[in-house]
Amino acid sequence: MPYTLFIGDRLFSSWSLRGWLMLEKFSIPYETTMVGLYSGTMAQDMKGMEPARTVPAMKTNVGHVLSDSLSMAETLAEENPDAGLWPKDAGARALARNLVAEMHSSFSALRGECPNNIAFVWSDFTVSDAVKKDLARIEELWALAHSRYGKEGSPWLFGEYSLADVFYAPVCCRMTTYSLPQSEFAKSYIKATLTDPAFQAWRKEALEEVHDPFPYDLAFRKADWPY
Ligand SMILES: N[C@@H](CCC(=O)N[C@@H](CS)C(=O)NCC(=O)O)C(=O)O
Repeated sequence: MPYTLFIGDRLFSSWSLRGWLMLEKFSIPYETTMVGLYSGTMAQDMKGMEPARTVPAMKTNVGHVLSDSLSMAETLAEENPDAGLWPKDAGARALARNLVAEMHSSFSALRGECPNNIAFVWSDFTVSDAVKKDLARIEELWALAHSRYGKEGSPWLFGEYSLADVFYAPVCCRMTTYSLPQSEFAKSYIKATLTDPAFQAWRKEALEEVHDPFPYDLAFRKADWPY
């Protein structure tokens, strides 16, 4: 029996995107249950999934519940050792774990000031110094990973696609949605992430969601999503 994945509204739930990518991108069989994150049915939809109270959450084939993206990632890597979730090389794996952990615990300005929304772009968003600081650190981490472990011809941080790319995919979304400053490397990494067929499939389904009123409707100029 495959894993059961619980996710929220695809347009907005950045953590759900991470949970979904860590199964989808590594060809691990799963079934999806949608949770009404914005419609208010979340608690009811997640009945029996204690201790989970946020999405993503996952149930394994023997009924173990993982209630956080990081615990899901570690469990999936442990139970699917040949799927390639972490880089094979020990040094690369250590750095990838650092990138994932830092994403999971940090960047509160970027997360707080730029709520995830993959419907369209805000073209004249005002970027605060705190967000610029988060971006500088993210770019530093990406450059370090790519310079040490990236592979010629591959856009991914550690050569092969890994959990590090999973955890930074929603950052690529935010940097696009809010037209945030991007280095040349960031531009090509973001393009690879957002034109990847898995992300495109996620966004296609997201665009079918109806939200009225639309959350996070800000007073900036709207532009089309570029990819
Ligand atoms: N630390 C959690 C964060 C998950 C999270 O905050 N998910 C949001 C949706 S993107 C959520 O479920 N929010 C509902 C709530 O906090 O009640 C993880 O890594 O999975």
